[in-house]
Amino acid sequence: MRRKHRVATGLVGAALLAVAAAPSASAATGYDRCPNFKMCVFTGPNGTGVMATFSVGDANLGDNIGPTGMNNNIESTYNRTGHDWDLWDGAGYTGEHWVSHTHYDGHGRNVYAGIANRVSSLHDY
Ligand SMILES: [Ca+2]
Ligand SMILES: [Ca+2]
Repeated sequence: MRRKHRVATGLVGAALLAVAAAPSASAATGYDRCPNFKMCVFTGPNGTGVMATFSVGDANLGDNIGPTGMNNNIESTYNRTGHDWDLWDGAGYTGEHWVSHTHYDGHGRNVYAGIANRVSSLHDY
């Protein structure tokens, strides 16, 4: 009897978790996940894969300051900040770079092919 009660409680807990997780899981996909006023970067092309968002630049995507897991791992961006950003191959805004323009037309862009999966710093200006 006691054991049965425990199982029922566990099921209720799982159901609540599922309900709480549903809105974020189903609300948006691809570039549509990017909140307004943010610089969003994606590990896959066309806004796919893991997304990280930035309000200000990040001089080193490989450290633990700011979002992690994006160093040499960015294939597309959606810039909703209202100003342009530079994406650099090297940490500390060095090496080859690519400009992510603000996209007023409401679309993200794949990064320039030569810098895909190479970006190590983001300059916000
Ligand atoms: Ca960082
Ligand atoms: Ca790099």
